[in-house]
Amino acid sequence: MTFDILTLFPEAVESMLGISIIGRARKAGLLSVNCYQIRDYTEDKHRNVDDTPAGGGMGMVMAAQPIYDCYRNAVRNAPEGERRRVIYLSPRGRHLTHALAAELSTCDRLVLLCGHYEGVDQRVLDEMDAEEISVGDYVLTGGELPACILVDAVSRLLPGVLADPSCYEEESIASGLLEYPQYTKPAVWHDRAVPEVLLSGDHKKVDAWRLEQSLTLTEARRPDLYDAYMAAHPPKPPKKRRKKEGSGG
Ligand code: 9D3
Repeated sequence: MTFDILTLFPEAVESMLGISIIGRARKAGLLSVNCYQIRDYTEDKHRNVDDTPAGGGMGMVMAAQPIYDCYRNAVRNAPEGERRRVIYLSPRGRHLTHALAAELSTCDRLVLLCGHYEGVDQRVLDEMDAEEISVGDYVLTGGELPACILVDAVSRLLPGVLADPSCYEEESIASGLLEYPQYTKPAVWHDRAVPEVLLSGDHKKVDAWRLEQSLTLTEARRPDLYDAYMAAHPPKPPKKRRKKEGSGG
Protein backbone atom coordinates (compact mmCIF):
# COMPACT_ATOMS: atom_id res chain seq x y z
CA MET A 1 0.00 0.00 0.00
CA THR A 2 1.25 3.46 -0.87
CA PHE A 3 -0.01 6.66 0.73
CA ASP A 4 0.69 9.90 -1.15
CA ILE A 5 0.02 12.84 1.14
CA LEU A 6 -0.38 16.31 -0.40
CA THR A 7 0.10 18.95 2.28
CA LEU A 8 1.53 22.33 3.24
CA PHE A 9 3.12 20.69 6.31
CA PRO A 10 4.95 17.56 5.10
CA GLU A 11 7.38 17.66 8.07
CA ALA A 12 4.51 17.41 10.57
CA VAL A 13 2.94 14.46 8.75
CA GLU A 14 6.31 12.77 8.21
CA SER A 15 7.25 12.97 11.89
CA MET A 16 3.88 11.62 13.03
CA LEU A 17 4.07 8.68 10.62
CA GLY A 18 7.76 7.97 11.24
CA ILE A 19 7.34 6.50 14.72
CA SER A 20 5.96 3.46 16.51
CA ILE A 21 4.13 0.71 14.63
CA ILE A 22 3.65 2.67 11.40
CA GLY A 23 7.28 3.86 11.34
CA ARG A 24 8.46 0.28 11.84
CA ALA A 25 6.12 -1.06 9.14
CA ARG A 26 7.47 1.53 6.70
CA LYS A 27 11.06 0.53 7.43
CA ALA A 28 10.05 -3.11 6.91
CA GLY A 29 8.65 -2.17 3.48
CA LEU A 30 5.08 -3.14 4.38
CA LEU A 31 3.78 0.26 3.30
CA SER A 32 5.06 3.52 1.83
CA VAL A 33 4.25 7.07 2.83
CA ASN A 34 5.29 9.85 0.44
CA CYS A 35 4.68 13.43 1.56
CA TYR A 36 4.46 16.14 -1.10
CA GLN A 37 4.77 19.87 -0.42
CA ILE A 38 1.97 21.55 -2.37
CA ARG A 39 3.88 24.87 -2.24
CA ASP A 40 6.62 23.34 -4.40
CA TYR A 41 4.14 23.34 -7.29
CA THR A 42 3.09 27.01 -7.31
CA GLU A 43 3.81 29.03 -10.40
CA ASP A 44 3.26 32.22 -8.45
CA LYS A 45 6.45 34.25 -7.75
CA HIS A 46 5.45 34.63 -4.10
CA ARG A 47 4.76 30.88 -3.87
CA ASN A 48 1.20 31.56 -2.75
CA VAL A 49 -1.05 28.53 -2.62
CA ASP A 50 -4.28 30.35 -1.71
CA ASP A 51 -6.40 33.22 -2.94
CA THR A 52 -9.54 35.13 -2.02
CA PRO A 53 -12.86 33.32 -2.52
CA ALA A 54 -14.76 33.94 -5.75
CA GLY A 55 -17.99 35.69 -4.83
CA GLY A 56 -16.39 37.29 -1.79
CA GLY A 57 -16.52 36.33 1.86
CA MET A 58 -14.09 35.54 4.63
CA GLY A 59 -10.87 33.61 4.54
CA MET A 60 -8.83 32.15 1.73
CA VAL A 61 -9.28 29.24 -0.66
CA MET A 62 -6.52 26.90 -1.85
CA ALA A 63 -6.07 27.34 -5.59
CA ALA A 64 -6.55 24.47 -8.04
CA GLN A 65 -3.29 24.64 -10.00
CA PRO A 66 -0.63 23.86 -7.32
CA ILE A 67 -2.76 21.04 -5.90
CA TYR A 68 -3.39 19.53 -9.30
CA ASP A 69 0.27 19.70 -10.39
CA CYS A 70 1.31 18.20 -7.05
CA TYR A 71 -1.23 15.38 -7.53
CA ARG A 72 -0.08 14.70 -11.13
CA ASN A 73 3.50 14.47 -9.90
CA ALA A 74 2.55 12.07 -7.11
CA VAL A 75 0.79 9.64 -9.47
CA ARG A 76 3.21 10.21 -12.38
CA ASN A 77 4.86 6.79 -12.12
CA ALA A 78 1.91 4.90 -10.68
CA PRO A 79 1.19 1.60 -12.45
CA GLU A 80 -1.73 1.52 -14.87
CA GLY A 81 -4.78 -0.22 -13.47
CA GLU A 82 -3.83 0.01 -9.77
CA ARG A 83 -6.63 0.30 -7.25
CA ARG A 84 -6.38 3.97 -6.35
CA ARG A 85 -8.60 6.35 -4.43
CA VAL A 86 -8.17 10.08 -4.06
CA ILE A 87 -9.35 11.42 -0.72
CA TYR A 88 -9.83 15.01 0.40
CA LEU A 89 -9.89 15.17 4.20
CA SER A 90 -12.82 17.46 4.85
CA PRO A 91 -15.26 18.26 7.66
CA ARG A 92 -18.11 17.75 5.21
CA GLY A 93 -17.01 14.22 4.26
CA ARG A 94 -18.34 10.81 5.12
CA HIS A 95 -17.20 9.75 8.60
CA LEU A 96 -14.19 7.46 8.90
CA THR A 97 -15.22 4.17 10.53
CA HIS A 98 -13.59 0.77 10.97
CA ALA A 99 -15.63 -0.49 8.01
CA LEU A 100 -14.37 2.32 5.76
CA ALA A 101 -10.77 1.79 6.95
CA ALA A 102 -11.08 -1.91 6.10
CA GLU A 103 -12.43 -1.05 2.64
CA LEU A 104 -9.58 1.41 2.02
CA SER A 105 -7.02 -1.18 3.15
CA THR A 106 -7.76 -3.18 -0.03
CA CYS A 107 -6.44 -0.35 -2.26
CA ASP A 108 -2.97 -0.18 -3.81
CA ARG A 109 -2.66 3.59 -3.43
CA LEU A 110 -4.43 6.27 -1.44
CA VAL A 111 -3.79 9.89 -2.41
CA LEU A 112 -4.64 12.13 0.55
CA LEU A 113 -5.17 15.85 0.13
CA CYS A 114 -4.88 17.93 3.30
CA GLY A 115 -6.64 21.27 3.17
CA HIS A 116 -5.92 24.42 5.07
CA TYR A 117 -7.63 27.81 5.14
CA GLU A 118 -11.35 27.75 4.42
CA GLY A 119 -11.20 25.08 1.78
CA VAL A 120 -10.09 24.03 -1.68
CA ASP A 121 -11.26 25.20 -5.11
CA GLN A 122 -14.06 22.75 -5.99
CA ARG A 123 -12.77 22.34 -9.56
CA VAL A 124 -9.60 20.53 -8.52
CA LEU A 125 -11.60 18.14 -6.32
CA ASP A 126 -13.83 17.38 -9.31
CA GLU A 127 -10.85 17.02 -11.66
CA MET A 128 -9.12 14.53 -9.31
CA ASP A 129 -12.44 12.77 -8.65
CA ALA A 130 -11.77 13.13 -4.93
CA GLU A 131 -14.03 11.62 -2.31
CA GLU A 132 -14.34 13.46 1.01
CA ILE A 133 -13.72 11.88 4.40
CA SER A 134 -14.14 13.45 7.85
CA VAL A 135 -12.79 12.16 11.15
CA GLY A 136 -15.71 13.42 13.24
CA ASP A 137 -18.01 16.26 14.07
CA TYR A 138 -15.62 18.84 15.50
CA VAL A 139 -13.71 21.59 13.74
CA LEU A 140 -9.95 21.32 13.25
CA THR A 141 -7.54 23.76 11.60
CA GLY A 142 -6.44 21.53 8.75
CA GLY A 143 -6.43 18.07 7.22
CA GLU A 144 -2.99 16.90 8.41
CA LEU A 145 -4.11 15.28 11.68
CA PRO A 146 -7.08 13.63 9.93
CA ALA A 147 -4.73 12.28 7.22
CA CYS A 148 -2.46 10.78 9.90
CA ILE A 149 -5.50 9.23 11.59
CA LEU A 150 -6.60 7.68 8.31
CA VAL A 151 -3.11 6.32 7.53
CA ASP A 152 -2.87 4.88 11.05
CA ALA A 153 -6.31 3.25 10.98
CA VAL A 154 -5.77 1.74 7.51
CA SER A 155 -2.12 0.69 7.95
CA ARG A 156 -2.71 -1.43 11.03
CA LEU A 157 -5.09 -3.56 8.97
CA LEU A 158 -2.42 -4.38 6.37
CA PRO A 159 -0.86 -7.86 6.52
CA GLY A 160 2.21 -7.99 8.77
CA VAL A 161 1.86 -4.54 10.33
CA LEU A 162 0.59 -5.82 13.68
CA ALA A 163 2.61 -8.54 15.40
CA ASP A 164 -0.47 -10.51 16.41
CA PRO A 165 -3.27 -10.56 13.82
CA SER A 166 -5.79 -11.72 16.46
CA CYS A 167 -5.52 -8.12 17.72
CA TYR A 168 -7.79 -6.95 14.98
CA GLU A 169 -10.11 -9.96 14.86
CA GLU A 170 -11.08 -9.85 18.51
CA GLU A 171 -10.68 -6.16 19.18
CA SER A 172 -13.47 -4.04 20.48
CA ILE A 173 -14.69 -1.75 17.72
CA ALA A 174 -14.22 -4.42 15.05
CA SER A 175 -16.26 -6.86 17.15
CA GLY A 176 -18.88 -4.20 17.75
CA LEU A 177 -18.27 -3.89 21.49
CA LEU A 178 -16.16 -1.60 23.66
CA GLU A 179 -13.10 -3.13 25.23
CA TYR A 180 -13.18 -4.67 28.71
CA PRO A 181 -10.93 -3.18 31.46
CA GLN A 182 -7.28 -4.29 31.46
CA TYR A 183 -4.93 -4.87 34.40
CA THR A 184 -1.30 -5.80 34.92
CA LYS A 185 0.98 -6.41 37.90
CA PRO A 186 1.06 -5.79 40.83
CA ALA A 187 -2.03 -7.65 42.05
CA VAL A 188 -2.76 -4.79 44.48
CA TRP A 189 -1.94 -1.13 43.84
CA HIS A 190 -3.13 1.82 45.96
CA ASP A 191 -5.45 -0.63 47.76
CA ARG A 192 -7.03 -1.56 44.43
CA ALA A 193 -6.98 -5.28 43.62
CA VAL A 194 -6.97 -6.88 40.18
CA PRO A 195 -10.35 -8.68 39.84
CA GLU A 196 -9.94 -12.15 41.30
CA VAL A 197 -11.20 -14.00 38.23
CA LEU A 198 -8.23 -12.67 36.20
CA LEU A 199 -5.81 -14.35 38.61
CA SER A 200 -7.74 -17.64 38.65
CA GLY A 201 -6.06 -19.14 35.59
CA ASP A 202 -9.48 -20.31 34.37
CA HIS A 203 -9.52 -19.07 30.77
CA LYS A 204 -13.18 -19.86 30.22
CA LYS A 205 -14.15 -17.84 33.27
CA VAL A 206 -11.83 -15.00 32.20
CA ASP A 207 -13.38 -14.89 28.71
CA ALA A 208 -16.89 -14.90 30.14
CA TRP A 209 -16.01 -12.08 32.58
CA ARG A 210 -14.47 -9.98 29.81
CA LEU A 211 -17.47 -10.44 27.52
CA GLU A 212 -19.80 -9.47 30.33
CA GLN A 213 -17.71 -6.36 31.10
CA SER A 214 -17.72 -5.43 27.41
CA LEU A 215 -21.48 -5.84 27.18
CA THR A 216 -22.12 -3.79 30.34
CA LEU A 217 -19.79 -0.97 29.25
CA THR A 218 -21.18 -0.89 25.73
CA GLU A 219 -24.79 -0.82 26.90
CA ALA A 220 -24.02 2.12 29.24
CA ARG A 221 -21.80 4.19 26.96
CA ARG A 222 -22.75 3.27 23.41
CA PRO A 223 -26.34 2.09 23.21
CA ASP A 224 -26.09 2.41 19.42
CA LEU A 225 -23.28 -0.19 19.28
CA TYR A 226 -25.04 -2.33 21.87
CA ASP A 227 -28.28 -2.54 19.91
CA ALA A 228 -26.40 -3.37 16.70
CA TYR A 229 -24.39 -6.07 18.48
CA MET A 230 -27.52 -7.63 20.00
CA ALA A 231 -29.24 -7.64 16.62
CA ALA A 232 -26.24 -9.43 15.08
CA HIS A 233 -25.81 -11.84 18.03
CA PRO A 234 -29.28 -13.02 19.01
CA PRO A 235 -29.39 -15.05 22.25
CA LYS A 236 -29.02 -18.77 21.55
CA PRO A 237 -32.35 -20.57 21.19
CA PRO A 238 -33.20 -23.10 23.93
CA LYS A 239 -31.57 -26.49 23.28
CA LYS A 240 -34.65 -28.62 23.64
CA ARG A 241 -37.22 -27.64 21.11
CA ARG A 242 -40.34 -29.48 20.22
CA LYS A 243 -41.21 -30.05 16.62
CA LYS A 244 -43.14 -27.18 15.14
CA GLU A 245 -46.84 -27.90 14.91
CA GLY A 246 -48.26 -25.18 12.72
CA SER A 247 -47.84 -21.53 13.63
CA GLY A 248 -48.87 -22.03 17.22
CA GLY A 249 -51.19 -19.76 19.18
C1 9D3 B 1 -16.21 28.08 7.39
C2 9D3 B 1 -16.71 26.74 7.60
N1 9D3 B 1 -15.71 25.77 8.08
C3 9D3 B 1 -16.35 24.43 8.17
C4 9D3 B 1 -16.90 24.15 9.52
C5 9D3 B 1 -14.61 25.70 7.15
C6 9D3 B 1 -13.50 24.82 7.55
C7 9D3 B 1 -13.09 24.69 8.87
C8 9D3 B 1 -12.03 23.87 9.21
C9 9D3 B 1 -12.84 24.09 6.58
C10 9D3 B 1 -11.78 23.28 6.93
C11 9D3 B 1 -11.38 23.16 8.24
C12 9D3 B 1 -10.24 22.32 8.60
N2 9D3 B 1 -10.65 20.95 8.86
C13 9D3 B 1 -10.23 19.94 8.12
O1 9D3 B 1 -9.48 20.14 7.18
C14 9D3 B 1 -10.72 18.60 8.38
C15 9D3 B 1 -11.59 18.10 9.41
C16 9D3 B 1 -12.24 18.74 10.51
O2 9D3 B 1 -12.13 19.94 10.78
N3 9D3 B 1 -13.02 17.96 11.31
C17 9D3 B 1 -13.20 16.63 11.12
N4 9D3 B 1 -12.62 16.01 10.10
C18 9D3 B 1 -11.83 16.74 9.26
S1 9D3 B 1 -11.03 16.12 7.93
C19 9D3 B 1 -10.37 17.59 7.53
